[in-house]
Amino acid sequence: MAKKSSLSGLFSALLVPFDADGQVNEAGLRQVVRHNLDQMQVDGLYVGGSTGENFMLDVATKKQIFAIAKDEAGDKGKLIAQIGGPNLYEAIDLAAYAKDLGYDALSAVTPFYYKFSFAEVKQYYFDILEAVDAPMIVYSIPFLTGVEIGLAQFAELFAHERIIGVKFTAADFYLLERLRSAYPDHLIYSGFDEMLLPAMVNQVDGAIGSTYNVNGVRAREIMDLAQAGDFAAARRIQQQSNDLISAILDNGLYPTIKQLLVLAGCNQGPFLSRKPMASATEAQIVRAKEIYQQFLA
Ligand code: MN9
Repeated sequence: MAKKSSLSGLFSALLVPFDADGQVNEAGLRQVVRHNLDQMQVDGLYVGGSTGENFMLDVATKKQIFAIAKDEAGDKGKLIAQIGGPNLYEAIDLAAYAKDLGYDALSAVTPFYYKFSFAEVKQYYFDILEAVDAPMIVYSIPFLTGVEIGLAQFAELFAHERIIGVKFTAADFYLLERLRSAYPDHLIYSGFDEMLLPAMVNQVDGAIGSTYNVNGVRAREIMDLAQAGDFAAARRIQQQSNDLISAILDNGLYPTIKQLLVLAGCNQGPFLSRKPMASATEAQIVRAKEIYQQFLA
C-alpha cells in the first residue's frame, strides 16, 4: 500500500483528447501525459476524473485511457485511477484493472444520480475494497453529485484502513479545517484550483485539478510559498492564476484547456470533446489563443 507521503503533492486531472467519432486520440493523449510530467512537472496524474470526461465513457474506453496513461508515464509520476460511478460492478472491474496496471491508488466518486443513503455510499466503498486490495481516495464533489459527506460520515469512511484520503472538491472550508484537524494522517487534496491557497492555508497534502495541465508551474509556486508561510506572495500568484481560471471558465472549461494544450505544443490529432459535450467552436478557439498569449506564453 502506498505511503501517505508518497502520494502528496500536485496532480493534474488528466484531459483526454477525442476524435470526431468519440474515440480516444491516443497520440494526443500521450502528449498530454508527457506535457504534464515534463513541462508542468506535476507529481502525478489523476486519471478518469470529471476532467477526463469519464462519466460519458464506456468501460472499454476507460480501460484504454488507464493503460495509455500508465504506459506513457511509466514510473515518472504517481498515478491515481478514478474508477467510481453508479455502477458498482464496473467500478470493481476497473479497480482490479488499474491495480494490475500498477496504479498507485484508486479513487472513487461518491455514487450519484439516485439519491443513495449514506449507508449505501459507505457500503459501495467497502464493497470495492472487499473485492480489490488497494488504497482508496474518496472523490467528494457535492456540486456535481449532490452527495454531501459530513464530518461524522467521513469518520465512518476513514475507519476503513484502506480509505486513505479524500479529494475535496468543495468550498466548505469549515469542514475542510475540521477534517484536517481530526485526521492529520489522512490525505486531503484540494479539488478546486481557484481555491488552492485557502486549501493550503488549511494544510492540505496536495491538489488535484484540471487547470494544472496548463498552469502547473504557478500552482507549484502557490504551494511552495504557502508552505513557507509567505501568504502575501502566494496570494499574488493565486490572483494571477484566478485571472486565468476565470477566463477559462468563461470560455468553456475543458474545451478551452484542450486548446491551451494544443497551443502549448500538444499538436497530434484532434483535441475534441466526447459528445454530448461540445467541442470548442471557432470563436472559442480564437479566445483560447488570446488567453494563451495573455497568461501562458
Ligand atoms: O476536480 C476539477 N473539477 C472539475 C477538479 O472539473 C469538476 C477542478 O480542477 C476544476 O475544473 C477547476 C475549475 O473550476 O477548479
